Amino acid sequence: MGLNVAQKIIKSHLVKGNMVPGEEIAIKIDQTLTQDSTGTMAYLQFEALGVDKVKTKKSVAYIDHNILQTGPENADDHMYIQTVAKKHGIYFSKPGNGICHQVNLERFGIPGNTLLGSDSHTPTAGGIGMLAIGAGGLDVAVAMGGGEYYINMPKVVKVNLKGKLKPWVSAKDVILEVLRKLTVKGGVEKVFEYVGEGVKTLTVPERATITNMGAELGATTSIFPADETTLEFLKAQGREEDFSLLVPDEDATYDEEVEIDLTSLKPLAACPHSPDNVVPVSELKDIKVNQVAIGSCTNSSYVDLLRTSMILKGKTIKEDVSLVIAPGSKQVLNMLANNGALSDLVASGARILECACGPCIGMGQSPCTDAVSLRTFNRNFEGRSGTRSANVYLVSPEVAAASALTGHITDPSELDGFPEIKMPKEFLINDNLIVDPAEDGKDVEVVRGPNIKPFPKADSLKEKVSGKVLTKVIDNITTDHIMPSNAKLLPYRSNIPHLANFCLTPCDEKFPEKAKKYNGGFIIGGTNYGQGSSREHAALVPLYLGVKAVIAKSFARIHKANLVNNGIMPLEFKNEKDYDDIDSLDDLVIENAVEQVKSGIVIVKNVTKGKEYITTIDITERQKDMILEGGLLNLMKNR
Ligand code: MIC
Ligand code: SF4
Repeated sequence: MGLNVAQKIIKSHLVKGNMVPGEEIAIKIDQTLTQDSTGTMAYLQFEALGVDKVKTKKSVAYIDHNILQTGPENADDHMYIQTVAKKHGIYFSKPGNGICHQVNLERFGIPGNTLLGSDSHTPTAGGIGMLAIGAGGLDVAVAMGGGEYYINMPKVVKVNLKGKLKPWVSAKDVILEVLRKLTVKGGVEKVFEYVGEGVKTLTVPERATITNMGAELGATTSIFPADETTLEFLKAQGREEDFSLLVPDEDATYDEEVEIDLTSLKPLAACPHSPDNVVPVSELKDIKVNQVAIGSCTNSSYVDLLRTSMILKGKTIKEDVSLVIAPGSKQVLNMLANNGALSDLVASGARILECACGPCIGMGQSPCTDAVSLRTFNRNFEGRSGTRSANVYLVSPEVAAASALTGHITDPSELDGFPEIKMPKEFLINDNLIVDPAEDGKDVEVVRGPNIKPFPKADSLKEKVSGKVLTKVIDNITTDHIMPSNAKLLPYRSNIPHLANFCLTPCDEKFPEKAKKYNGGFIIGGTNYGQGSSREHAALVPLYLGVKAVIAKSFARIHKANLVNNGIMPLEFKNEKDYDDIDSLDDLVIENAVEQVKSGIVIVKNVTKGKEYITTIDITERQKDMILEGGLLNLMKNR
């Protein structure tokens, strides 16, 4: 039987298991990436493994998130990452070089290879036919040490693209349409593979926009074939030798199928506060806009920003709009500078930001109170912009630029003169902000600033686990709720005790106080608990606060793995109605915890209510051992 693209890559990297959807498999990882806000912790964990030199084909450490230096903390962490990278065989992408996913696409990604990244948008590299997966820092550390990566064999969904996008409709609208259809939990344990005649009409950066925001479906990853278009892109990046053809077999089969007719798509927007809350832009017209932000790993390519500049050229943005633009990489910024497009952007009134994540992760540019902010980013969770009362709409660069000019949400297809752009035959190549690792790292001294505190370690599972319900939260709680990230907190990503004071505060201000007072306990969650980022801090900080289990209706993939890696039980209600029965501060007990975890069924007693709930712990045997022994690091040490 023929194979699809995802299955071909999995098959050629399979180390353990059978490729049966839902069964655990282990795959070999060719490349890894980290960024600075998850990287510090990932490298501390890598050091704890005691491996001298990374065993991957290529590992790169990027600095792109914590680029505001309002004190020494971020700069200290950068120094740590730079030196630890040099010592252990890891390439280092300096601040200013760009957003990890954009730079990886341009300079390192290889069709047919596997990539594991400590960032949930790692699937961006699926745009050039890589099997690229986001994971917690510890999983990435293990992969750098040569360990395999474990996932449940995903179902492969065929996304059949028909037709061709009309002018003013963009790749962003394709993925917004997929999100509208399937929702933020529609992709769990699935790979979305894009096929059909529409594929060849999309450039590599457009494909990467689609695979990038596939993360918002909760998917394992998304992927495009590697074809003529991929070859042209790699040639233009001076990397022709990295190309190999990778297309599905004629008789390839898929587990599910979705069809998207590109021709019939319209400009779309995801409304506050969820990426799947999608409507046509035309239904939003006349909403007054305060801020427009263009950039992020979703929409900051050369073509995205060149088109933006052509829309803005010779015009001035509306008086009461603030327009900020963050190019995705130094390559993009340099090319815009060389051809004059940067000058057009500046002349129109745009404020040019560093090549980095910036406002996407609340690192500056928080909008005003009650603002409407139009962003070309991928997440619009409440408060993520740094302004709790702001309403963030996710749109394409075309919608963003048109709206910056009019001052209200504008459907660009009402405009004339769509700027057609051809992909460059040659990109500007200058890798002078990539630092090579040392040949022999023995003499490289790793520099650790005072902000770096040890990370918490779990204990082995006790026979009796008891504690209070510390908080009860609703459906679709994101890791941004569990461990908020913004300009004030990001400098403390290597300081878990400090972060602990802010854990879950967007949902329950008293959570840290209660966790400390009662010496830890339980969290009760709804469906899709922990969606969003890969940040391991959303598990490490609860671990530090003594959280023993999260009992939820269901979990997001990466967060569930992070909980298990850190020895916290992810329990799922067998009967979702039991959720309604539990209140904050109820006393819960799990007797014979070790036996129960082994069996996969865990009875939770509610002492306060005199009731019992059946929960499941739906994890593999290997993961059960992690829970029993107190997390992945303990397990590795003990064996
Ligand atoms: C995000 O977009 O939420 C982040 C910030 O890039 C995170 C990683 C982090 O929290 O450091 C992600 O997507 O994994
Ligand atoms: Fe950076 Fe935003 Fe992309 Fe996360 S989603 S990697 S914060 S640009």
